[in-house]
Amino acid sequence: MTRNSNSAPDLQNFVSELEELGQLRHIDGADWNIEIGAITEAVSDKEGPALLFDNIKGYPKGFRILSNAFRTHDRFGVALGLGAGSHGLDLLKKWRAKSKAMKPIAPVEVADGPVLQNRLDGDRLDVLSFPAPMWHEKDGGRYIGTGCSVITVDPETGRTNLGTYRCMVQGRDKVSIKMNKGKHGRMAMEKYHAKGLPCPVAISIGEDPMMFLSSVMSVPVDVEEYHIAGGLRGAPVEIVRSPLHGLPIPARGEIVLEGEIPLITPGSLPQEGPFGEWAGYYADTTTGEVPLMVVKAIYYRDNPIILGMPPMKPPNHYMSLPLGVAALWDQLEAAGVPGITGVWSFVYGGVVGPFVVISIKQAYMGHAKQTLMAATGTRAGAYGGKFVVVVDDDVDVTNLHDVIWAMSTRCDPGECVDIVHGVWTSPADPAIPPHRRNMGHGQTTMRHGYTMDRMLIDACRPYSWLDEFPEVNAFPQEEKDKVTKKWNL
Ligand SMILES: Cc1cc2nc3c(=O)[nH]c(=O)nc-3n(C[C@H](O)[C@H](O)[C@H](O)COP(=O)(O)O)c2cc1C
Ligand SMILES: [Mn+2]
Repeated sequence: MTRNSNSAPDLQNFVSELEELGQLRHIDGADWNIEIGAITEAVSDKEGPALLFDNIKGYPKGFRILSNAFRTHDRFGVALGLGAGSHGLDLLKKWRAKSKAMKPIAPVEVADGPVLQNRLDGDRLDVLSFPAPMWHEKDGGRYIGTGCSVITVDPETGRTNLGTYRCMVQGRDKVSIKMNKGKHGRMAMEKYHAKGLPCPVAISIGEDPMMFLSSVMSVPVDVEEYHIAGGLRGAPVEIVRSPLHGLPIPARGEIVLEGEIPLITPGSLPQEGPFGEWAGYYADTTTGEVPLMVVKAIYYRDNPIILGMPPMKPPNHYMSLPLGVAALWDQLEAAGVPGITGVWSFVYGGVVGPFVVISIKQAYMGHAKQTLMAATGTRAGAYGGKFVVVVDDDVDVTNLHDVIWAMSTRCDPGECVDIVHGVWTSPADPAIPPHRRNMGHGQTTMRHGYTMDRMLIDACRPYSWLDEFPEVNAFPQEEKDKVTKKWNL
């Protein structure tokens, strides 16, 4: 353990842990304008270290940005509280076990915290006092919020929600918050607005990794993410009340913006995006959909760190593990699919994404097809899906070469492939054609929603002649280990 025993977990402690692991590189003097984004991507390409930018051009020393924090399994393992050293499916299984065993722990309110060390308001308020990066060349603006956590309280239930929604600087005291429809933060906002009231909101920009991860996780609306963060840590998150609206903000947070989302009137919403997104494209330029926050005060601790999580073109990912597959795996089991030995995906954001691979120990005729259909129908597998591949349990789902070998050798396309039309999906799919994005004739709401077809690929050995299928000609690992040892290979 590298944490001081008297200090609770926070982003600065996480940075110290990365440093001690030898997984942190300091970069001095880079420019917030594209350069930090380019450096982040170039280092991510090589699965290099986490990056801590300081002395950022035009900004005082100490106003820092951390990027590539969760790019490798070792660092993500540390963030998940599982330690370094577990990789691939092993890390995913440990994470599933940990989240299943987790018991939520409510946050504790404390009187004061480092986040209140400094305050900007009135004439001194400017969100660009912090080095919000222009992450990609063609982004529509500077994004202060990527690894952020948007804090709202439901006016009816009093429950606090944390959600990670990208936040673009729209002016000295204005930030847009891209809470998509149906997201819990947006639902809270809509309830305030329905009462004719502005929605109080706080944005945490830089927080303990567990708080960030909880705010990314898809948990039901009646579950509070602060409780999940506490449960995963095994200790409550310390919160302080925000001075203006009494919102629960992280006492050990880095930077918190506090303010309100005023009532939405026609023409009052800004242009948001484009933004280089996780699918590898500039996506989602929207005008009139993304709520605008008026920032009234900014709190920050001394030498604050922005947690930067810019999406990048795959195979770069801001999280080394496709966390969404943990939910898909749970939902497949809940749907009664037996014998699942692995679930993985390759092009992903917070959601599972369009290329999912599942391995099973085949037990009966139709088992593989059942797996494919269940995966397409579950909540976690449906949204944003496209290709679903099922393979036998001797195939490593985390290894694309192995998956493609199985598809190439065990599959007769006419027999193994089914296409299902018109399944629920996310607007983030770049392949949705323009005419299916436009408003329909007579349509008064902004959009009705989006669908995408599915390709279900059964790349298992055909069950009907399993016994006759040729044997694989690779040596068992134990045999290879034996000769490696004997011959010092
Ligand atoms: C780095 C990152 C950025 C994200 N950006 C957005 C976003 O801009 N809008 C959005 O609706 N969801 C975004 N998400 C996904 C949400 O954080 C996720 O759906 C979360 O569960 C939402 O919380 P909620 O269920 O309480 O609404 C992002 C996830 C990550 C990891
Ligand atoms: Mn929520």
